[in-house]
Amino acid sequence: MSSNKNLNTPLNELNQLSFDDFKQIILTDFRIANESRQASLLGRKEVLTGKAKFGIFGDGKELAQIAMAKVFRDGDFRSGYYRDQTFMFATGMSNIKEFFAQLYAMPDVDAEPCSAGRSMNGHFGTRSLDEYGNWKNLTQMKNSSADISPTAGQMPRLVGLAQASKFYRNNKDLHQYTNFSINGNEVAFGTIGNASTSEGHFFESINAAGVLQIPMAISIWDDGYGISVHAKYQTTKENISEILKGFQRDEKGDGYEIFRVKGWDYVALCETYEKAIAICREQHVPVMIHVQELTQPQGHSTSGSHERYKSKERLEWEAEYDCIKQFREWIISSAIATDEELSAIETDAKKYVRDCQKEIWESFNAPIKAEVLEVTQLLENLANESAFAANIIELSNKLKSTSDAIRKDNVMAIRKALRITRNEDSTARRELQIWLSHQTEANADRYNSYLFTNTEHSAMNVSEIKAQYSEDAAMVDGREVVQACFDAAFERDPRVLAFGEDVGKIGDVNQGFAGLQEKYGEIRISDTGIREATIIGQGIGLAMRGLRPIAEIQYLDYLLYGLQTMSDDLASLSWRTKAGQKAPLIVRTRGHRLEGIWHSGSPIGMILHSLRGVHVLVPRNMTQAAGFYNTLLKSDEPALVIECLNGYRLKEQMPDNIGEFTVPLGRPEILTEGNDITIVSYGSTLRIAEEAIVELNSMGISVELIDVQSLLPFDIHHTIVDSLKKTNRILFLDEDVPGGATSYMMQQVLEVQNGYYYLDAPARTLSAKAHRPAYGTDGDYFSKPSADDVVEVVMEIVGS
Ligand SMILES: Cc1ncc(C[n+]2csc(CCOP(=O)(O)OP(=O)(O)O)c2C)c(N)n1
Ligand SMILES: [Mg+2]
Repeated sequence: MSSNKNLNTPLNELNQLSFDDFKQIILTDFRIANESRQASLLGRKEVLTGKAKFGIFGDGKELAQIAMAKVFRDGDFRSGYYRDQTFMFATGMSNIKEFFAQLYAMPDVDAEPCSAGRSMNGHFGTRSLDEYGNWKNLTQMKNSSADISPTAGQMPRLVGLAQASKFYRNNKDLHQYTNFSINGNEVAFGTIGNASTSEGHFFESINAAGVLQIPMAISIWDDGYGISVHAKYQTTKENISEILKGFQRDEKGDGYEIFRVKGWDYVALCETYEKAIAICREQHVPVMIHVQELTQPQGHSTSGSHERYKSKERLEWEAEYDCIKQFREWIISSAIATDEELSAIETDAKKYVRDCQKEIWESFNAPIKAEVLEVTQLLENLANESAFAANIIELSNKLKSTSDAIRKDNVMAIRKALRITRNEDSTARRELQIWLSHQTEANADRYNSYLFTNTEHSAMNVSEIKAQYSEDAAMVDGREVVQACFDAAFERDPRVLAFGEDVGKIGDVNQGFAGLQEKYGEIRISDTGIREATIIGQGIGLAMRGLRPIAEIQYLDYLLYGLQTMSDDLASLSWRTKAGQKAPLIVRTRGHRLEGIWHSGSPIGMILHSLRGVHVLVPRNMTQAAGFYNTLLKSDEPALVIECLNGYRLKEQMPDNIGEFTVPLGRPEILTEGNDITIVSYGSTLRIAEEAIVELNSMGISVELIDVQSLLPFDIHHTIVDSLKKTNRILFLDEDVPGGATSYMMQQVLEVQNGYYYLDAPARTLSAKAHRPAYGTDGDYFSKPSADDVVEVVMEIVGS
């Protein structure tokens, strides 16, 4: 690719340029637009000829993205969606070779740095972390957070990415962190399709950024459609910037600066972006750029053709207003370059893209072809030593004749051969087994690794420091223990921030942050609107820019509003980038038992099944919670901490080392020792179990009570099975739905820890009812497991 020299020259400096320099900039832009277009055209062909599985491209959106790239600087962040290939090429954050590597799902970080082959094409991202998982200097590079497919899912994170600049600018204690920000001058650029603005996440994020007044620049790529669905079914008045007019800042108050521009008008686009981003960067005012009249030359994606749903007139209009065609005509009519010069660039672009594609297809296939040769040789060796030679040779021949074989074909052939020869033993067979085990390891690295970034700062590496108590340690309300823990954390580290509904002024509804806003300022401990998705998104974006956010969800029952963002974005981040990005966010919430349908839920199964990639901790009291917070603040991994709603007023001893002691993850605690049955539980049901144990003891039944306290990770040293070896009976107890988190715990102990082997009675679960808990004390008693239930189920199990 020829150089991008002068690409980032602002338009207002263009008149100081010589004509040749000016022309060079325009022709570079024309080349980038054409290379990107050719990549889209060839990309589609690659899918339609079967070399790639699916394709979604940025054709029709090239010019606006080139204009946006001109004002994107080192330190800036993007949070966007699958149409942004031209922007990625123009900024140098990606290139044509990486584009094809992703299209072919090349499982190689060097060739495909966005996701190492894990994400489908058009899902961009840069690598914020070095090979050891440590932060790079993000202010010396251009940054893109890693894309996800759920439309508008990029919006909540965008709020946090933008808000980070505000923190860095306004808190002088953070000015030392120049790897993340230089005086908060960084803009967070968002992109979204017109139809995706219908999502709640979009509106919530727009409002949040307007309230927060942060440097967020959201571009809406408006091509009038969302797949086949016309704007008239998507957007009131078919015009998103029209209906968002009320967000425009004016004499009545702060808000946005809103721009509208046509996506085929090069000059207007360049001017608009320059103006918009200057306001955004300097004044920290959010801006919205509604780019209209964009087209889709190839339709939405490779899944279908747009001729099915666009009228002839629309298709003709799209052909005429194709942004590259318009750009070309403008260049010629402005006498900047000739038709021949532009044709030469077009020809070169086509060839360049074709060459890149061939090179990447070759490098994608070369190692696999070498593996096919190895496997066919190994199979032939096996055939020589096997009574099933004919079957093995058939497998080998089939593999040889598979055109463009993939790793799956190799591995399937070997596994089949090993099954066929399962009763034989030979050198060749052992070699085959060795080859398979090496491949299994390599494929696990390719496809299954880095659910967490696994750095030296992993929560699993934080060593335990026990809580210490003086003889006269005060008995205090539980909430005072977490408050003291947070106080110490704010004192220790200026990067620690907390926010959520009622977190600022009153210090959260249960006083965990009481007095801390007064002490550390509104910047660090703040109130938010009622908007759980963007509270989580804020946390993700801030954490991606080096801060240590504690995002509070007021009640566990309302986590559902933020769960999509936690599941799709936070939990998948390390895995989907193969450890290229991390977001060490702590989500704090409170739940389980209190009163009422939406203040006493405990949907832990839902959480466990949607948040692999996040630690899920369920401390039984505030001391354990504080210990977990101390552990997490020393680590760089995301976590959800669910405190017990009914525990804030219960008395606990205040540890002397409140800011230092740590509770390790994945280690259950035995609360009561016993011999006849093991009860495994967590959170508020532990108190129910303790109540039941008093009665059971009086009947002569001895119970071992185990507090799991860390559900993800779960009992990493397999200690629960040791209890089962002693008692031979087990009950899994919680207040989730039947078959919820109790069945997860059962699977861990019976399957993972081989607990089934030690059972003398069926393993049982005791949970709440399948419905939500009814209101009032009777409602609680008849909805959730009670001490009576525990006593009676235990009696049944032990046969009393
Ligand atoms: C939450 C969610 N719902 C549905 C989809 C399927 N889907 C993918 S793209 C798309 C249309 C998006 O249209 P628009 O936002 O206008 O972007 P465009 O593709 O037109 O650039 C849909 C419905 C999805 N990815 N995520
Ligand atoms: Mg659209």
